[in-house]
Amino acid sequence: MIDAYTWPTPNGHKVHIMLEETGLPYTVHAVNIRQGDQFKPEFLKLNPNHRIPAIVDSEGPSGKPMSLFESGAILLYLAAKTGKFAPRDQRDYWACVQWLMWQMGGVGPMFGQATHFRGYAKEKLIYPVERYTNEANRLTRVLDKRLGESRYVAGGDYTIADIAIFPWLRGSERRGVSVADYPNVKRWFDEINARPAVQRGVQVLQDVQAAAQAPHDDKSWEIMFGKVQFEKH
Ligand SMILES: N[C@@H](CCC(=O)N[C@@H](CS)C(=O)NCC(=O)O)C(=O)O
Repeated sequence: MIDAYTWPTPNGHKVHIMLEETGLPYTVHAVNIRQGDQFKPEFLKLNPNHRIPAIVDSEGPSGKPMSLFESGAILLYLAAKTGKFAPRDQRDYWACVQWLMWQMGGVGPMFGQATHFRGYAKEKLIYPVERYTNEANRLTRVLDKRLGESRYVAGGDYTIADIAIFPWLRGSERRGVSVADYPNVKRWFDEINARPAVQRGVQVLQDVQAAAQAPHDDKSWEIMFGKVQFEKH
């Protein structure tokens, strides 16, 4: 059994989609990052970096429980555990890891900053809005070019690299990226979006999704971007 400690954000959805795609049994535990659940001692034991997602696999390696944070590490772990969505061929496998790292080091942080400065920053600052919107579009152009050469990101097969990138292209208008402007990304996005497991994955924690996407009030803003975020925890 996998226990997923999570919230309906792009990084959370990567894990929700993977769990649905693999068919592993799992239980969801909502970590309300707008109310500060990520700073609770019990969650800090799972992730000292106080970020979702984190998982605990009750049947980890050597039959012992395994706890993991960082969505990329979780995807690699679940792929290794199930033998699904990571290529067997070594060349294809490393291409998949390469694009997964590209998502973790590029798309996640840059799209995240674009969301922040376009939507959450209290002052509208032109420089960071332009910088991160440009970066988000530059990365989407790189993806578009790649998807002009191959059906999926890592090659001919759907892998954890696609699963990692896809949630960041949902609602990408908020990041200043219009999928319709990138024909290969659009073709790939529509195909992945139509997968039944993906549809189920993005519905995880459906009951809190409206609250998770609502504008911040002062309290949730302080928790995520202000004093509370930068206290010693
Ligand atoms: N590199 C991490 C990033 C995780 C991350 O940034 N999670 C966000 C939600 S998408 C979070 O938990 N934020 C809580 C906070 O900022 O306090 C991963 O991929 O798992």
